[in-house]
Amino acid sequence: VEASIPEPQREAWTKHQVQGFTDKDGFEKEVVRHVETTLARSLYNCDEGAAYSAAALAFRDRLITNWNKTQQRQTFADSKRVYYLSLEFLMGRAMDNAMLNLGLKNVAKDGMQDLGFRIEDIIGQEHDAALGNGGLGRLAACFLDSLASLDYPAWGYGLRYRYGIFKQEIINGYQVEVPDYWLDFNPWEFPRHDVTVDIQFYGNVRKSQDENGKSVAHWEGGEIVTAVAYDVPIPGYATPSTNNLRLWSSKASSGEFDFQKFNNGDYESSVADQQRAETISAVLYPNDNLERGKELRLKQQYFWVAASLHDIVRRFKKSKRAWKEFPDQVAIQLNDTHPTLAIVELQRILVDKENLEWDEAWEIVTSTFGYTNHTVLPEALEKWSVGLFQHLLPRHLQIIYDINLFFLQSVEKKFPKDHDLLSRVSIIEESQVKMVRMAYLAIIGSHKVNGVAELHSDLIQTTIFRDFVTIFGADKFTNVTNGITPRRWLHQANPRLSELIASKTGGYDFLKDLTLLNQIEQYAGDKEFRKEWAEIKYANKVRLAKYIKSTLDVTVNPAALFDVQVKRIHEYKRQQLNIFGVIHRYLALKAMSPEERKKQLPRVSIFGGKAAPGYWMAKQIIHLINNVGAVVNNDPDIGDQLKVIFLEDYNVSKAEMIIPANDISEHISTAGTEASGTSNMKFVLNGGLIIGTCDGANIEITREVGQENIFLFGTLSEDVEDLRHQHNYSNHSIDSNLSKVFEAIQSGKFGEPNDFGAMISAVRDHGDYYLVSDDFESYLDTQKMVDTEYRNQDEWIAKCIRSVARMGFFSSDRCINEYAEGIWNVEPLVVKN
Ligand code: C3B
Repeated sequence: VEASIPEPQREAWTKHQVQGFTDKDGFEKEVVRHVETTLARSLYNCDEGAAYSAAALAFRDRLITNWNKTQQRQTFADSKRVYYLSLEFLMGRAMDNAMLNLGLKNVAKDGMQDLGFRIEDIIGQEHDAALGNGGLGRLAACFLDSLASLDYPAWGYGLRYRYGIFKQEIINGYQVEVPDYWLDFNPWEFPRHDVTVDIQFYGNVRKSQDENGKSVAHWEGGEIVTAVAYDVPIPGYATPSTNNLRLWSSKASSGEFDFQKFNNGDYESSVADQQRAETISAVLYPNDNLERGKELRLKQQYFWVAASLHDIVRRFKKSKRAWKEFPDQVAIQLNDTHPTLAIVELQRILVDKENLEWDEAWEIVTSTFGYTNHTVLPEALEKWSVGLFQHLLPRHLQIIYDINLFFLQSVEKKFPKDHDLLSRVSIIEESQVKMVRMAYLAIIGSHKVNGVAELHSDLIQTTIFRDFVTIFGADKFTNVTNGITPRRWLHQANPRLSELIASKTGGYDFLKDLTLLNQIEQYAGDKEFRKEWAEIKYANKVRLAKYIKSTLDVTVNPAALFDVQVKRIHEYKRQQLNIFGVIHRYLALKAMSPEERKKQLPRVSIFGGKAAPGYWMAKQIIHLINNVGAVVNNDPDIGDQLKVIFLEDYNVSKAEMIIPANDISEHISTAGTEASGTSNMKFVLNGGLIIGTCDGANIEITREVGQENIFLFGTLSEDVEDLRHQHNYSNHSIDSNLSKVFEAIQSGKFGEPNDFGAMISAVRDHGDYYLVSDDFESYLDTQKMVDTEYRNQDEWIAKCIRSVARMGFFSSDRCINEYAEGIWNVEPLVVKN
C-alpha cells in the first residue's frame, strides 16, 4: 500500500519537520510538555517517577527523529545490511546511555536541576531491560552499541519477553525468584501494530506435483499465531546514526480468534486460546549455558526466526532484485544455535514459496548466514528430539532431513567408506531418542563459524567441531575475540575516570578509538596522576560501600582490598573455589593472635549473580556464601579484616556501580570451560587487576597487559582431561588446606552441614570434574601474592594504569569491524551531518 504523501503536499511536511531539542531550554520545555500533556500531571504532583517518565519521553522523541533519518538514509542507499539474531539482549537502562551517546547529558543534568531534580535520582528510576541471562545477552547489547556507533546499517532481532530474567531476592541465605514484569511503563519501544506476521505451527505436509512434474510441498493446518513488531531505537555514540532493534511479541491471530466459539457463548475458551498465543513471548528462559529441550522454547525460536526472516525477505523483495543477489544485500548472524531454524526457514521460503531449485536456494542460504559459537559445555549444546520437530514443524523436519542427506552424500564422496565419520557428523543423532543436533545444522548452513576468544576458537576446531574442519577446511572457521562497549563500561559507569583520561589524551576520542588509551601509559609513574587515579578509585569504593550499608546493613571499609566475583553462578565458573578460599582465610585469621591479625591486609570479598531456578548446586553455592558472610561479618575477632558480601539481584545497572569499585576481580573458571568472558575486560578497563585462570579471554588480556599485571594460576586447558581421568581411576588426594575447609563446613560452623554435603562430595568423592582440589593450592598462593602486592599502593596503581592503557583491543568496535570485514562483508554508511 502506497502511503507516502504526494509531491504538492510535501512542503508542509518539510516546514514542520521535527528538529529535536539541542539545549537546556529546549529540553526543559519538552519535559514540562510531557509532564503536563502525555502524563497529565503538573508541578504539583511531579515525583521522581514522573520526572523520569517525562525526561525519557523527551529523549525518546529526540532519538526517533534520528532513527527516522537513519532508516530513510539506509533505505535510500540500499546497501548491504546486517541482521543480528539473538534470543537475548541484555540492554540495562537506556536513558543514561541515550543522553551520553547524544552528547546531551550535561544539558539534561542542568535542565533537571532547574526543574528540581538530581539527574542521578532520575536515572535511578529506570527499570533495567533485562532480556537476557548473562554474557551472551550482554554481548549482543554491546554489539548493537558498536554497530550504531560505527554507522553500520544493522538491525537486531529478538523477542519482546513480558518477563525478563527474574529478580533475585535472598531470603534466609537462599535465592528466591520473583517475576520481572518490566513493561508497566517502557518509553523505549514503539509498537508497530501495522507490522505483523502470521506464524504457523503444527499441521501436516501434503505433497503435489506442479505442471512440470516437480514435487511441491504444502504445509497445511495447525495453528496460527501473530507476531507484532516493537521497535527500540539504538543510538550510536557521537553520530546521528540510530539503528533499530526489532522485538517480536506474540498474540492470537485475528483470523484465529475463534468467533465461532465466541458466538456460541464459549467465551472462556476463546480467551484461553488468546492467552496460549501470548505465552510464546511471555518469559525468557532463565538458563545460562544450559538447554532443557522444552517445547515452548522451540516454539519461541521458530516464532522469532520466522517473523524476522519474513521481515528481511519482505524488505529485500521491495528492491526487486534477483534472488541470487540476496547474500549481497543481507548478512544474518546467528548468536549461538538459538536461531538456527532461520537456515531451514530461509530454505523453505525459497523452495516452497518462491519456487527456487534446491541447490540454487541452498547456495543463497549458506552465503547469507554466519554462526557464532559461545560454549563447548555439552549441557549447553542444543539438541531437539525428532519427534518434537515432527509434531511442531513437520515441513522443517523434512527440509532438515534433505539438508542432511545432501551433506552426507558430499561427505561420502570426499571420504568414501568412512562410515564412522558419517554418523559422527550427521545432523541426526541416531540415539535411543533421535535428536537434531543444532550446532551441526548451523555449521553446515553457514559460510563462517566463529568462536569468541582465541583459546575457545582453537578448542572448537580441535574438539567438538574437528570433523567439520576436516570436511569444510580450516578457512570456514575463524576467531573473533569478544569486546565491550567503552561508552557504557567506562564513560557511563565511571565518568570521573573517563574524564581523567580525557584530560590527558586531548578529549574523548578514545571512546571511538579505544587504542588511544595507550597515551595514558606515560603517566603510570606520574605522582599527581596516580593520586587522582587513586582518589577516583576510592570514591567508587565509597559509593559501593554506601550501597552495601544501605542494602545489607554491613559496614565495609573502603580502604580494604575489594575482591569481586559477579557473574552467573555456575560450577564451571567456580564460585565454590572462591568461597572455600574465603573460609580458609577466615580460619587462618581466627588462628592468629590479635596482633598478628591486625597486620593482615583487610579484604572485602564481594559476590553477586543469579542461579538458574532449577540449578540446585548453584543455589547451594549462594546459600554457603551467605552463611559464611553471616558468620564472618558478625565475628568480633575479625572486624574489618574480612567481610563477605553477597549482593542481591546482580544486573547490568548494578554492574555499572560494582565494577568501577573493584581492586581485583575473579575469573577463575576451570581451564577450557569459559569461552571468553567479557566482565574480565570491564573490570580491567575500570582500573582493577585480575586473578584468573588461563581460560577464555584472560589469555589475551594477559598478552595485552603483560603477565606482570595479572595474577594467573591453576591447571592449563591441555592438562584438564588427564586430571579428570586420574580423578576417576585413582584415589585423588585433597590438599590439607582444603580438607580443613571441608571440616569447618562439616562441623556446622556455617549452618546445617547437610546442606553442603553434596558440594563437598562433588570435589572429594565424585571425580571433582571442575578441578577445585587441583587448583586450590595455587589459588591460595596467588591470593597471598595479591595481598603482598596490594600493600605497595604506588606500584599497584601504576599496574592498573598500564593495564587500562593497554586495553584498547577489547573494544566491541574492534570486534564489530572484524565481523564486518571477515564475515559480513558490509561497509559503514557514513553520515555527513
Ligand atoms: C557466554 C559464555 O559463557 C562466555 O564465556 C562468553 O563471554 C559469552 O557467552 C559471550 O560470548 N555464554 C552465555 O552467556 N550463554 C550461553 N548459552 C553460552 C555462552
